[in-house]
Amino acid sequence: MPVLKKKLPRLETLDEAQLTQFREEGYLAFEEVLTPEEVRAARDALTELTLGLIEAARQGKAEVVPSSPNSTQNYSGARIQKPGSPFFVHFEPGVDPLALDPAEAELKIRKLHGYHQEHPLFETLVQHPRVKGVVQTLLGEEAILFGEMALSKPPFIGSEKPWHQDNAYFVYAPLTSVVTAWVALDDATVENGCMYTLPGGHRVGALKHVHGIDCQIAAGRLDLSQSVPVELRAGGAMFFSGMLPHQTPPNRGPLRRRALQFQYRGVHTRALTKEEYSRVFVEADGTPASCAIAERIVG
Ligand SMILES: O=C(O)CCC(=O)C(=O)O
Repeated sequence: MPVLKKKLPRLETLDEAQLTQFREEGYLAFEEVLTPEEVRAARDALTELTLGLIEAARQGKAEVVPSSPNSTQNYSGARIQKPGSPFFVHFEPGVDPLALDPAEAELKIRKLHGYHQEHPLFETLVQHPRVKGVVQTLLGEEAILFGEMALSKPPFIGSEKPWHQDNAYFVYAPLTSVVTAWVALDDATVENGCMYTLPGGHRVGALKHVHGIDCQIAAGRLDLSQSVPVELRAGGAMFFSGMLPHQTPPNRGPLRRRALQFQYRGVHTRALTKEEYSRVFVEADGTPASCAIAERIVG
């Protein structure tokens, strides 16, 4: 087991100092947000959902969308889609899920998307007081879940997620009323691809995004000398503003790194059209910055 260098505060209730830290730095991280039992159950549930979808694909009951070289690198892998549902499992580039033993294919997933209604445990976790409750305290209002993923970085091949602001992918205003909860299901370390942030970077405003290996912040926009790794033990969580620049590096080690990611918006937010949003999520000089209008910079 990796040795994590820093003991993070345990989550009790948020105090004024923590709220101030969130406002100033754009994120908070805590150990022991989920219990070891909840972590084990969540890992098992992700495996069960993935194997179920692989089996459905083998029986012709779920669609396999093959790898696409036309997508940006992070989206070029195959996916298995549950028909009539937002639920899909996305594999690392180059993995043919049906050519592998299901257990081996399960180890090579990159992402589950739209899964919370597929398993009672996740229906509970998205409402969890130590997850949604914290988000509501940070937002200062009722939170609405509008998206969820589970991110996996397989040993040695887990892909990088480049620097981005989550709001670049969304359309909700005000921009400050979007918060992501990211919950580690394995120890997340520098070696296996923990989160990195730029403390205070959320206050800079929107930064131009381009399509590189993913939808990512354009080169030269960030002072990466200020970036901070946020290592977490399994069960720890990070809560961050939709404006906070963050990234995760590739998994360079032998240990898998899985995480749940739930995205919430304040009840008073409004969904804008893409055109409206391209006038709201803009750099200081008015340059539209969202993924919807991002130009492609890598073949
Ligand atoms: O868990 C990861 O590797 C990155 C998650 C993330 O930042 C995202 O998908 O927006």
